[in-house]
Amino acid sequence: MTEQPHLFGADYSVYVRIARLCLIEKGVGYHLTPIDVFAEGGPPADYLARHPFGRIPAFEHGGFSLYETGAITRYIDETFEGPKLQPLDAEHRARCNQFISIADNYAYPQLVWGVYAERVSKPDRGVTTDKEKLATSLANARTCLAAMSDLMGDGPWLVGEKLTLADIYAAPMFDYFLMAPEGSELIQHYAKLNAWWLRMAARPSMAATRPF
Ligand SMILES: N[C@@H](CCC(=O)N[C@@H](CS)C(=O)NCC(=O)O)C(=O)O
Repeated sequence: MTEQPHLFGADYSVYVRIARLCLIEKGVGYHLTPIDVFAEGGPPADYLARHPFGRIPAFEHGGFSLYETGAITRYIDETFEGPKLQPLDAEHRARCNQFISIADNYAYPQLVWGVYAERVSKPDRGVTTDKEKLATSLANARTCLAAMSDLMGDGPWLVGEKLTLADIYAAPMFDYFLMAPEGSELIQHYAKLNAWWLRMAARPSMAATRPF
């Protein structure tokens, strides 16, 4: 039996959750070592040896160390038994990678930092919302949802008939975004995406990793 991998990070983190969802959906047991990047003074100094950019997650498996969630999740998918989370044919694989890139570059900054952080997290902490940033992020979030909805086919998942890394990437970002009333209102305009979200949110892996 292969050695269980180690993941380093916090349960509130979107990217740590992506890696955990990937492990759970593959059926891989893992150890999670808590690292709080937002702790006063930052993460423990020795964590920078694992991740020189001071982000979470970091990963280790049998002496092989890795950081960057895209590399970690693809490694997990390709190393362990279990359902394949990346399509095998070139078109679907490219579409899956396109969704991942959209999640990294547009959804994460706009849906999570622009909408969730400004609309939900800041007020909860008694911090004033940057209204201009929120308005811009909501407009960008609309572009994001429209693009994702346009790219979806007619299958149940973002890329066709099977759950892929595309779904695993997008879901934790949507979970935060939909906590904002404007987010849960906006998704109603995209029927396919809304149905996808309800399907995704019902998976046991999502319940097992929900941070709130
Ligand atoms: N490109 C990194 C992004 C990871 C990332 O941004 N993680 C967030 C938590 S969700 C983080 O560590 N933030 C700390 C910071 O921004 O200082 C990856 O794919 O792993």
